Amino acid sequence: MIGSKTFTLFAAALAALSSTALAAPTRTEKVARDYGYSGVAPAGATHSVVVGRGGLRFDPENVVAEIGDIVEFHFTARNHSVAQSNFANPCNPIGPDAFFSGFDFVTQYGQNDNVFQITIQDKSPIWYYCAQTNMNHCQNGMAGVINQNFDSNEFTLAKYKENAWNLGRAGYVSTAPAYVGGSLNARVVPNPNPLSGF
Ligand SMILES: *[C@@H]1O[C@H](CO)[C@@H](O)[C@H](O)[C@H]1NC(C)=O
Ligand SMILES: [Cu+2]
Repeated sequence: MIGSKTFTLFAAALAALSSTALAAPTRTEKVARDYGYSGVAPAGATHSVVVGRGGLRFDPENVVAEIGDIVEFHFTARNHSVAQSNFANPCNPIGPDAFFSGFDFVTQYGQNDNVFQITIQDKSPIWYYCAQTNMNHCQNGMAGVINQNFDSNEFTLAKYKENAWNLGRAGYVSTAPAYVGGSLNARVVPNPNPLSGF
């Protein structure tokens, strides 16, 4: 017969095992694993996105940010931009208030002296793209999202890129917003975090 003390020890060991090795990943961990986003940080945090690292790409291209956080775009080589769109119309400005960095970040080496910042005001998804028409950056996958709805299989960044690619195949040339600045308190500022994101 198994003594009650032995049983208690066994149960404790089992509990310890299940709370460590066998614990299911949290939602945050799953999203981080599957999407490689920048991480959930305290409100007021700054999330750096490197523009053009690894080609026609934003890195990371999938960010989860809280209200009050800043998303800060650092520009590496070539001639890129950041422009706000919506899911339904990839490679197009969301409207006259679309945030837009402009094209004044051309960089040969390292990163530009200025960054482009926006401040998150609510938790709805924010879609953006590079409006460079020379080589159709958006149609070729240069797009990103902040606060994608991870419960949806439809409104994903992969789907946005697929729609953008199809536009390119149909000969569509993307458009840029008319004005630099725009919604979410968008602004160009001297780079306050030269090492962030690198
Ligand atoms: C950067 O790209 C924009 C948009 O295509 C263009 O108007 C601008 O002249 C380019 N700048 C340089 C320095 O090539
Ligand atoms: Cu670009």
